[in-house]
Amino acid sequence: MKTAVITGITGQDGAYLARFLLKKDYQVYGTCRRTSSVNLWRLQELCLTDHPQLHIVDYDLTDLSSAIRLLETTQPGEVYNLAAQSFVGLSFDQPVATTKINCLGSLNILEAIRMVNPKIRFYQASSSEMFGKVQSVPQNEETPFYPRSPYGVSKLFGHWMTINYRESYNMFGASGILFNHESPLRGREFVTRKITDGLARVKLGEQTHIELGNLDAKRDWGFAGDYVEGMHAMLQLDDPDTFVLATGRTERVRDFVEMTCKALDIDIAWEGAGKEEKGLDTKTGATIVKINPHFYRPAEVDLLIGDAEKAKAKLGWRATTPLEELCAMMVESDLRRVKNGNSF
Ligand code: NDP
Ligand code: GDR
Repeated sequence: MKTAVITGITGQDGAYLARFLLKKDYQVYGTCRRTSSVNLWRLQELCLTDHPQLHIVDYDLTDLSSAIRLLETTQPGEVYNLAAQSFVGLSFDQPVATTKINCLGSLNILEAIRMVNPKIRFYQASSSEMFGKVQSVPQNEETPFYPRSPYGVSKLFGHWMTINYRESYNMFGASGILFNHESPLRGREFVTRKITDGLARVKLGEQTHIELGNLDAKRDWGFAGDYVEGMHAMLQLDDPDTFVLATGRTERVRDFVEMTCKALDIDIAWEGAGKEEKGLDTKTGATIVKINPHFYRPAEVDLLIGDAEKAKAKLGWRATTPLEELCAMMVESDLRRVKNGNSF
């Protein structure tokens, strides 16, 4: 039986990856940080908490001895390093904490693999945020990096460390440069979920409006359930490599707002410009989207669109969920949660 460690199993990708690996009959050890009450809502939504092959283990990713102990006790064949301070906006307010968590987190586990068992296959969750101020369109594995946030810089560290351990110690370190991927399990601080959750509440009369920042940032949004399959495929290759996973389609934040309104049967019209812009419900005349400068970032990533041809050719992977379908899936689950009084 195969054994995998997933750091960050309580996050969006951790939950979907756990489900995928359990279906493949893996033993899965998922790490979480010790808190007074560990938040397992995503694993609960996927009905995984009582799975006999899923084990939740305490882990401090800033502590090398914790990483060594983790590998010695679980003896995995594969390690997926997903744990991170993953919110770009917060990384501007907490650059030191973000650096400590994301950089030391990846380095400690790589170093522990080198010491305990260099044959363990390692996946590093790298990000399209590393492209930042994009140097060419679309972005692929050859595109130069230009990160625009402390988060983006910290992810570049993990990416290059993975390549460095691959080249220095002949270790199996794969780096997946993943573009934005969303789902009903997305945290509510991220813009897609903020929109589907907030507008579901507007639709049901629980709140009057939502507040957003830059409506014109463009992102390549896919479904997280598709992307975890790509992570797994990277660790099944004969040789470690770097892959972009993306849909190849880009849309603005405002397009996602419009798509969500359509799924909720709301007609939205935009009025005004810049930070004075508003989104109005044309049936009621009410303002349902306002701009709040607080949600603008000190430096923005204006446009991301990925080219996943290499993943298609070498992994047989491609994104299969259209954005409209993803948006409808998120809206449906948020309507259900709001009606049931759940606030994940
Ligand atoms: P989430 O924010 O949903 O999950 C992050 C996970 O990291 C959670 O399990 C969280 O634990 C854990 N974590 C955060 N801080 C710490 C800490 N100090 N110590 C230990 N654990 C911590 O992220 P996603 O699932 O969306 O993303 C997974 C990975 O992929 C991340 O590394 C992210 O940066 C990267 N990525 C994500 C993309 C996306 O679009 N989703 C795209 C590209 C890369 P807790 O539940 O306790 O907070
Ligand atoms: P991102 O995702 O920064 O791309 O990082 P996020 O959803 O936070 O932002 C996407 C874009 O929307 C704009 N935006 C807003 N963003 C948020 N969060 N809240 C708002 O109110 C708002 N208004 C406009 C942002 O400025 C930005 O341009 C995600 C994370 O999952 C990272 O961990 C991952 O590495 C990258 O995707 C790829």
